Formats: sequence, structure tokens, C-alpha cells
Amino acid sequence: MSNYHIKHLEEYYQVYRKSVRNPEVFWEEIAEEHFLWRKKWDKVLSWDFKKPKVKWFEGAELNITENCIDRHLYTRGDKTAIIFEPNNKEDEAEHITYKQLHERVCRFANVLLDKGIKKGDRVCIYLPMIPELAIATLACARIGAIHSVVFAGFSSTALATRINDSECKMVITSDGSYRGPKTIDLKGIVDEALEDCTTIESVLVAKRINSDVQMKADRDYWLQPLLDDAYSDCVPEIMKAEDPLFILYTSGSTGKPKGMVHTTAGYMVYTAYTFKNVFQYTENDVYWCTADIGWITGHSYIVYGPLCNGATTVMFEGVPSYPDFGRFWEIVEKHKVNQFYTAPTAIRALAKEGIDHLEKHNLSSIKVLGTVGEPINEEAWHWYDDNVGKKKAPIVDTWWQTETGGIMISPIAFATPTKPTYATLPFIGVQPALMDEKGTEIKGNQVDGRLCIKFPWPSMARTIWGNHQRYKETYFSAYDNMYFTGDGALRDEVGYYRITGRVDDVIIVSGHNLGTAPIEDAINEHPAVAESAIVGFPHDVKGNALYGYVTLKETGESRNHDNLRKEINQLITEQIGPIAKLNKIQFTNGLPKTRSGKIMRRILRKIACNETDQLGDTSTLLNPEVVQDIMDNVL
Ligand code: 7RM
Repeated sequence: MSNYHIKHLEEYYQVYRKSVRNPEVFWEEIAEEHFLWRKKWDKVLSWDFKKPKVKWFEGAELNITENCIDRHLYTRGDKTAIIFEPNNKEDEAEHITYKQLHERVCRFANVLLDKGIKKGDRVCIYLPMIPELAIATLACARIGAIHSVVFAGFSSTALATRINDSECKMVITSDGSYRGPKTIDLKGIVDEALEDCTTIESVLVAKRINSDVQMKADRDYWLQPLLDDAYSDCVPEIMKAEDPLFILYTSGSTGKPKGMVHTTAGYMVYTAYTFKNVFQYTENDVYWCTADIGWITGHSYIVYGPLCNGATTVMFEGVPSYPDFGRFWEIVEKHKVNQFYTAPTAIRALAKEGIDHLEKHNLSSIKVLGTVGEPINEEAWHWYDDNVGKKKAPIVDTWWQTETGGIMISPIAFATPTKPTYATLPFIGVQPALMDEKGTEIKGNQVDGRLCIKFPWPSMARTIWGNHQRYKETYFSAYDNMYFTGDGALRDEVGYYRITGRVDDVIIVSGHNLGTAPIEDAINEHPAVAESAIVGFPHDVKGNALYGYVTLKETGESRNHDNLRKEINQLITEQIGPIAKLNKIQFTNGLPKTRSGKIMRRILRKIACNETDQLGDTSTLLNPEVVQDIMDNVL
């Protein structure tokens, strides 16, 4: 029997039990039947969380791009692999078939080879969401070069740090990028970064905005002429299962960014399998994930997972607000999107705009909705369910991390009954554990604790580039023999998980543990509130007290703010209890966010604690300007 496509809850439980009782037999079957191998493995799994060392499919040989592209050529050669939707809606969308993708990846791979890139070399990709981004990524994988995609909203300093850490030999970029009504001088940012980099030998530049850029002789090359001259076929490099596929940087709570290293076979098997099941992708569906390929969500669920399943995946260059907040819905209608995957921050921004935009578009193609990136608050969940899914599309709240490579806790669409704000059940093969502060596993249901994973899964990051010790300390030292996620979670009476947020966001007030997320949920239910963030600050009696930053829907809110404060605390009292009431409530014009839309509570905490001299680096924020504004109005 094939366990590749799970359709019912009973089937989920049955396959889950099998995957946990005998992981090796289970994953061997999945790997054997659904992927293309040049050589089969000698051993499915060997692991030791103490070292930590994990190997999946050791001895196997493969190339992931053969799985993502070549093997579809007979059956799906003329099927669209990628739909590119440009920033400006007047520009035509591009439909790239699997045959065309094959040719473009091969040409690109030959250009890389020609510029001296070899298996194991690191290549930094700093591109906007244009087809070249996916193609360059796959071209690296084609020849066994390790890609390090850096989100093209990062500053030159952030870019230089990442290039230097992994000693990249090449940067692939573009003259510039479009972002809504603006253009960004990407090549200028690269030039600035490279002043502090010594390992870069060449820079490939795609033309996107036709701006005037400086081209440095013997270093910078326009991409298109090289592609035109390149041969249109490229023999894939045969990779070992555990050869690194890519490095992706993620910021830790302290120190420099961590270059998470993902390897080939396990990552491929797990992202493909989760994609198929979580989203219930079926042939001829059009799938759209709004993330940027610069994040893990884009790597796993725009590029590798979908393409490995022969899917049609949408790449959108622009932003949800341009030319207006109807853009997402217009794209859904235009390309008849069947699975739509976005982040809570986007959902809240769209919800703030009301439903007029939604009503102008036909969204009947939508079958499944997804969310990822942070806990989704109840109000946003219902807005998404009611207005986008019209209560007919299951919401898959997918919990996972850069480090996990693929989705770890999530409903399987149509199989798992959903529950607002719950990521629900562990995915096949995932063995979560909730731990208390003393390091004991909390068994049973209706409990909460720190979320760990007890057993390896195929797509886990294998190390931090150049710093295995930090990998061990960050993820395998808090609890014996477990991977520690850094998140807190609760398990309800039926075994569903709700991620309550980073454990560093837990605030203990008068001896009570309070998660920030449920308090924020309560606040967000106030009709005047757009968004909120809670942090703790020291208090003589309670140990900690709560400071709330609240953004209103209408910034010109004429209502008496003291009344609003009372109403917010009343809501919290009603939903959580008086213990969770806020001591201070500051109304803000916005909340500081990372480029991927996560609220930076760390900064807000420093401001509330009056430690603004230790704010740290705020340059990588999406909206650094709000920080000063918040500081100027601190209570
Ligand atoms: C995929 C991604 C990881 C952190 C993670 C959580 C938070 C992600 C959810 C979530 C609640 C979710 N990778 N997080 N998904 N929290 N529900 N569905 O976002 O490395 O950038 O972030 O994001 O705190 O640890 S990430």
C-alpha cells in the first residue's frame, strides 16, 4: 500500500503510527516509490542527538533537480511549472513549462560552471522574486553548488555578513528590483557589501529595471548574454544523500545569524511529502505561496516541494498593497489559485482594509488556505476562514522553522478537523514532546510546556555552517536527547497542539506564566485594534508587569484613549483573567517587524524596560522608523 497520499483522518492515524513505530521502514517506502535515485541507500537512518549527528539515506546518490524537473519531462513537459506574476499588474504574467524550466536551469548551470563554480562551492543569491531566483537556485543544485539565498530586502551589511560567513565565491543579483511603486538599487547594495568581502570572484547581474549600474571589469557580468551563449542541456552532478544542498541564514536571539545547513535526500523527501499531503495538491491545481524565496518557506514550498510533485507554483514579485489591497485577490482570480498559503501578518493587514476588495473578485477556485510564520490570532483566523475561504476551505496552520526544513505540526487538509489558532497534529514521522522547566517530559493532554522533538525527521538542518558547537548548544543542550524548538506549546484534550510563541516571550506575572499570544488575541478582538504586542517589564511586587503596544485601525482615532485602555483591559479580564491585565498601554503607529513579518518583541521589551541603549541592530527591520516613534512616546 502506498502511504504517499493521505486522505482521511483514520488513514492519518494509521500512517502516523507506522511512521513512529518503524521510521526506517516507513521512510524507506516513501523514498523508494516516489523519487528518482541514481543509487539506493545503504542505511535509511543513523542518528545521535548527543553529538549531534543525523544521517538519512546514507549511501544514496541523486540530484534533486532531476526529481524536480527531468523526471516530469515525459509526463508533464508542457505543463506549467512556474507562473510568474510581476509587480506591475499591467505586465504580462509568464508561464514557464517544465520543458522550459529544464532548459533555463541547464543554461544557467552551464554559466555557473563556466565561471568556475564547482560542487561544494557556495553561491550567494540576492535577487527579487523573479523567475531567475528560482532558476538560479535550481542551477546551483544542478551542479552541486551550495546556494545561500539572501532575502533581497536585507541591507548591504547583512548581505556582507552572510557572504563572509560562508565564504561565497559568487553573487547572483539584478540591476534593481520593483517593490510596489518603488524601485530598489540591488546592484548598488551588492557593490557596497562587496567592499567588505574578499571571497567573491564574480557577480552575475540579471536585468530587471533597466537602471544604469556600475559594472566592475572582470568581476561583474550581465547574465542574459551568458545564458544565450550557454548550452541548453547540463548533466546533473550526482550528489550523495548527505551532501549540503543549501545554507539559509536565520537570526538567533543573540549573536550573528546562523547559517542553517540542509542536505539533499532527506530534505527532498520530506518537503515533497509534506507539500503533497498538507495542501492536498492534486494534478492541475495551481498553488500559490506568497512568501519570498529568501525565506525557508519559499525554498521548501515555492521551489522544492511543489516542483518535486510536478505542481504549478506561483511566484509573485510584488506586495499585497500594490496597486491596492485587492492585488492578492485579483491574482487568485486571474490564475484560479487552488491552494493559497500566506502569513498571519499579511492576513491582518488585509483584514484591516475590510472586505470590499474581496467582494470584487471571484475566489471560488480556493480549496485550501494555509498560514505560517507566527501564531495566528483567533480574529485573523476567522476573518480568513469567513471571507477568503467562505467557510469551505480548510485552514492549514503549519508550524515549522528554518531549522526543521519542512512542516512539522499541521492539519492535513480535509483529513484533520481544524480548530482556530491550533496547528493541530504532528505531521507523519514527527514526534513532539512538551517539557517542563526541570527537563521532564509532560505526558497526557491538556498540558503546556516547551516544545521539543524526540526523534529525527528527514529534513532537519544538520549543522550551523562553520559552527557545529553552536548548533549543539542552541538546539540539543536544553534537554537531554531532544531537539529544542525555542517555542512553547499546549496540547489540548484531543492531542492538538497550539503554538503559544517563543518561550522567551513567556512572561511570569505574580508567579503566573502568561503567553503573549493569548493576551494579544484578546486585545485584537477589540474592534478599534489592528495589532498588538505584549512584553514584560520589571515590577516591584509582581516580578514582571505587562506593557502593551497597540496599533489602532484608524490612526486618527478620536476616541478618548483612557476609555480604550479600560475596554482593552476589560476584554483581557474577560478572556484570560485580571492577572493578565496590562499595566501600561501605549498606542503606536506601527510595530517593529522583521522582513518576514514577525513582530520584534525583543526591541519592544528593551523600550518598555528603559534599556534603549541596548537596542541592538535594528537595521534589518522592515520598518526601523517606528522604533524611534515608539521611543518618543514611551509611557
Ligand atoms: C516557517 C518559519 C520559525 C518560528 C517558530 C515559531 C514561529 C512559524 C508558526 C509559528 C505559530 C505557526 N520559519 N512560527 N510557524 N508559530 N504557528 N504556524 O516561519 O525560522 O522563520 O520561524 O516562527 O515561533 O519557531 S522561521
